[in-house]
Amino acid sequence: MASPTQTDSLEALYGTLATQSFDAGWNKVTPSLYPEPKKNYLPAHWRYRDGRAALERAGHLVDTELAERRNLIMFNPREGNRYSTSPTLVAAYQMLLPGEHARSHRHTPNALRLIVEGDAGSYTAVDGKRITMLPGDVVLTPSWSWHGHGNAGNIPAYWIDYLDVPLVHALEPMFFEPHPDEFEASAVPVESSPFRIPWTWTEAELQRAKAESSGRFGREVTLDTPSLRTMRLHMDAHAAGTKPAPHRTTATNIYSVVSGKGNTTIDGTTFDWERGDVFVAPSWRPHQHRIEADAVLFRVTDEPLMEMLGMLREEA
Ligand code: GTQ
Ligand code: FE2
Repeated sequence: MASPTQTDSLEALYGTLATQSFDAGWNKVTPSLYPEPKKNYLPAHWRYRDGRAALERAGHLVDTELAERRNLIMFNPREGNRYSTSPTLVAAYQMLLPGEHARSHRHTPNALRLIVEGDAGSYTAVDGKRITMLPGDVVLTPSWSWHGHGNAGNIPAYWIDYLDVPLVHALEPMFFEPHPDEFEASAVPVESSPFRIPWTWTEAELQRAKAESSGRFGREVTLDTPSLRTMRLHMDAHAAGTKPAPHRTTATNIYSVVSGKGNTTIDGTTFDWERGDVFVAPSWRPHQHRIEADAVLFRVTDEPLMEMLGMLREEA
């Protein structure tokens, strides 16, 4: 062992380190490594009734000609956070009135949406193709694809956005570009698209599906989304009166209620939910549903990301 000089001291050493962007790893009050996840993100729930009412008010107050998007961010109520829903993902409600547009742009974050209300006049233009958005449809706008929204229908369109913006913020490769034509007016309507999973398809698949073997997800359909590298999407049909097996995973699970009624206990907190609601079970938060009326839950996860890292763990 090196012998300290007569005049040196730990205090003096720490003084030097502080000016050199070094910190003594041996002296950390809070360890950087610990045996189990700290679980900073909280279980949380957002009511569609509240989000819808707020967006209706915003419809009179916020002009989509000025705002990039008329959206309501569902931020996780953890200390100091006003944006992300989980460490990797953010969810938001968005609304367009009949006759309105949300101009086209592209960004490195991946995005998708689940349609809650609207008629066949509402659409997303993705890379020059117009995709119809009907309730229950899922519309993908993968990283760097051009996308804008329009409502040429007769009723307001409401949907839920999911983006991996918090991941991109953490890693920093954020790029954003407005579309040169603003509204991509030349976009042509298409019947089918790899970026649209119509509810008619999902519903038929769910009817065919058998109960998934873990007992957690009811009759489950995993959506075919090879264009999304960070997220995996599932539709889970649960029968009234059932109590699916509890679930704990290192992945984020954002649940959105396509139909039905029930409640979910997430790490000790119980949330009553109904159609259009969103709730989040962040990493390593055990959670269990109780299904009151036949329900379909849309489950957005960051499983591919956790798998790629070799860190997807699920409780056996
Ligand atoms: O629809 O393009 O909620 O770019 C947040 C950012 C929606 C969108 C959001 C976005 C969008
Ligand atoms: Fe966008």
